Amino acid sequence: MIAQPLTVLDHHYQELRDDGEDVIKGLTQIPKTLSPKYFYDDHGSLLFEKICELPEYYPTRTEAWILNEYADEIAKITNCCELIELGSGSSTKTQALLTAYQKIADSCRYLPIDVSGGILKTSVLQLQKKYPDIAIHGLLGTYEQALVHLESNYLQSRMLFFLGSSLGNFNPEECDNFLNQVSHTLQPGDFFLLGIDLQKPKDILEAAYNDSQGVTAAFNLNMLSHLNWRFQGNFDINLFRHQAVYNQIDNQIEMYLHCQKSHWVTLAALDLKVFFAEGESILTEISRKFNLATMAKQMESKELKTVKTWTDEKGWFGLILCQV
Ligand code: AVJ
Repeated sequence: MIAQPLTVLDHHYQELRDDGEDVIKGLTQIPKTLSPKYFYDDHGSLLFEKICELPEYYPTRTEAWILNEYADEIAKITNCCELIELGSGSSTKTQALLTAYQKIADSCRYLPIDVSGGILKTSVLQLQKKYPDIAIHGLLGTYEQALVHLESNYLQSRMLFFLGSSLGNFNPEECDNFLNQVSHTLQPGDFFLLGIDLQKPKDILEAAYNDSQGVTAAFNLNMLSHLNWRFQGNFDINLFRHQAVYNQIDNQIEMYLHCQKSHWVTLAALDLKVFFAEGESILTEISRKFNLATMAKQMESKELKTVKTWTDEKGWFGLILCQV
C-alpha cells in the first residue's frame, strides 16, 4: 500500500494556480471568456459528478457502456503495465479498465491526474482498497504539468488515456497542440486511448446541456462563486443566467453566462474591476462534437496510428485506441 497517495506536480501549485492572468485576459476582452478549468473547484467537481448521472446527459453513460463492453479487449491488445489518465475526476468509468488489467497483468500501475485535489484523493483512497494488486498514485496538476512530468519519469509500456470527451474543451488550435504534446511525450509502442463525443441532432445535444433539474446551470454559475473565493470577487450569481446552445457551423456546444442587468464586478485579488452590460455574455465553455473517422485521421497525422475504434449502437460516443 502506498503511504502517500498524491504527488503535487508543482510545488508552487497553489500560488501558480492563483495567478489569475487568464481571468484578467478573459474578462477584459470582447466577447468575455473564462477557462472551463475554473468549473472544477471541489464543489464544481461534485456538480459535474451529478451531471454525469442526469437522464439527459448521455456522454458518461454511453462511454461507460463502451468501456464495460470492450475493456477486456483493450487490455488484451495493449497489455501494458502503466495506465495514466488525464483529468481522471472520480475515476468511476476507469474501473472497467482497472478490472480488466487486473485480470491479465501481474504488475500494473495506475496514475490518475487531476486539478481537483479533493476528488482525486478520495478516489485514490477508494481505488487502493478496491484494487490491492494495482499500484495507484495520484498526480495533482494540469494536463501541461502532467505531460512534462511523464516525459521525465518514463517507466515502461504505457497507455495514456483521456476520456469523457474532455478534448472537446479545446478549440482546433489547442487540440492540435495537445495531440502534438501527447505524441511527443509517449514512446514508440505506447498507446493512447481517447474518448470523444460524436455529432448528433441538435435537440439531443441541447437537452444534455440544459437539463431539467438545473444541475448544469448550477455548475456553470458555480464558476463565478469559485472566482469569488479564489480572487476575492463580488460576482452576484443572481445577475447571470445559464445558457447553452449548439453551434452547427463549428459543431460545438457553447455555454454562456448571460448578464441580466448592467453592473460592475470587482476581483480584489486581481486588482480588477469589470463592467458587465445587460445582455452581455461570458463564454465559459465550448464542448466540440467530433466525427470518429476525421479524428482518427487527425491523430494519424501526429504519428498516433489507429489500432481500433469502438462506438455504441447509436454511434453517439466513440473511443479511439492508437499507438505511437
Ligand atoms: C467534461 C468537458 C467533457 O463538455 O460535456 C458537462 C463538461 N459541461 N456539462 C462536456 C460539461 C457541461 C463536459 N466535459
